[in-house]
Amino acid sequence: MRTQVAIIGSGPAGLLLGQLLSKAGIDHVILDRVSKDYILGRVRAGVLEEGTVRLLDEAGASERLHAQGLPHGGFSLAFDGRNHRIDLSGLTGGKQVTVYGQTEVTRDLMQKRESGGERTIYSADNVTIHDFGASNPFVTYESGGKTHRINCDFIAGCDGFHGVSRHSVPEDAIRTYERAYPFGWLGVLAEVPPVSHELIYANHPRGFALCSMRSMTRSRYYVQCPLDDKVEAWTDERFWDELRRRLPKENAEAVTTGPSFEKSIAPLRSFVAEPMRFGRLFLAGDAAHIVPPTGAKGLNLAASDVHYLFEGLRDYYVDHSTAGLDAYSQRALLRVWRAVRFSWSMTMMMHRFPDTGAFGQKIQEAELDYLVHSRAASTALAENYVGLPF
Ligand code: FAS
Ligand code: PHB
Repeated sequence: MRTQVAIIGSGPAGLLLGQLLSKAGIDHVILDRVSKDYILGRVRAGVLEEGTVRLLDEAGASERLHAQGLPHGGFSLAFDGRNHRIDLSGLTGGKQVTVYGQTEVTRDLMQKRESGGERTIYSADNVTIHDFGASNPFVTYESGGKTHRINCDFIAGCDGFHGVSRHSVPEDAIRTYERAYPFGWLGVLAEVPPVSHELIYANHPRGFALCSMRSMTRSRYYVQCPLDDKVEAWTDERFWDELRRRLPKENAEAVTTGPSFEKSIAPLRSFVAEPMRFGRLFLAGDAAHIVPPTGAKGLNLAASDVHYLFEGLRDYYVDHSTAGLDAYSQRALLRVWRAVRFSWSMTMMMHRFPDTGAFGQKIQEAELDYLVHSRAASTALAENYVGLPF
């Protein structure tokens, strides 16, 4: 098979890039090592920045998002027993975020892709990338007991943190920066109305908690838990009790409990690989960076990477210029590090660390108290949360 761009990974990054390339008439194929249903079974992000929504508009995959997504003009920070609303829209000249699950974004992009007859190869085993330092790279994979080859001009590594792309780069050609956090997030989905119409990020001496949602009838909650904790150790009853202990009284009393239908523990890390380009191979999304979900940036960073990479590929094929591709890594990393910093700072401010102690708790509460009472500090938080410009 021959194509212009081989995309590895059918997550949000790969699918969004595929749709933008399709609209520009640039031939491509997407490969993924798992099935479509497996991808749709993953529960991940829930908050979209305006830039991400615009890209989904451009990709022609935002109809359901606009019909069902929940525009949010603020969220609350809960600490020391009280809620403090951050007026995102008021502080950013009217900007807002949209609450809409990543699973639905993925579903919408997949449906758009299938209706356009684009090629996606699922359950592709042993995907391997070759000669990406030369001008004629290719990808091989195994399917149906045979090895297949895809000749291409470029390879987009959209295959997430554990993917093959970044791991194919020689160690002396890549620098990585990492911070692993000594705790995880236990996440729950339940068909119950959310405790509030907006998100609540809670700092509590027992640990962080987050009240989010997927709709006004489906709630998404998280509590910080030990890194070695096990989902089996958490009955629904224990979860609801712990969540309520970490919320202000007004919220704790208003929580609607019910049976969970998804419960999982995710580790938290900050990670960046530099550069994000290696000859004809470009890394985008989680393949290049990971942020703790405290700042709701993971999915949105994948979108801005795709924006820069698509512009570079379009300039190459349409304007016969390599300027965009040559600038890709530097442009993407500038925004990546700003989001990594923001996600790190939110994580440090909101979570209980092994060495936090009584003094550390008071310092976190003092930082939060200053933040919610300073227009300058709240504005800085708000402009990062709604998303810095692309
Ligand atoms: P993805 O990981 O989504 O997709 C990569 C794709 O590549 C996968 O489908 C995988 O099967 C495929 N792949 C991997 N290796 C391959 C190989 N060798 N060959 C072929 N295909 C291969 N972000 C938020 O903003 N908020 C959150 O609450 C949040 N929660 C998260 C919870 C978890 C458990 C995880 C892991 C991430 C979470 N994230 C969250 C971040 C998440 O949303 C990512 O940022 C987002 O999925 C990034 O999309 P992609 O870069 O497309 O990577
Ligand atoms: C979610 O709804 O899954 C979610 C929302 C905001 C975050 C993280 C996760 O910061």
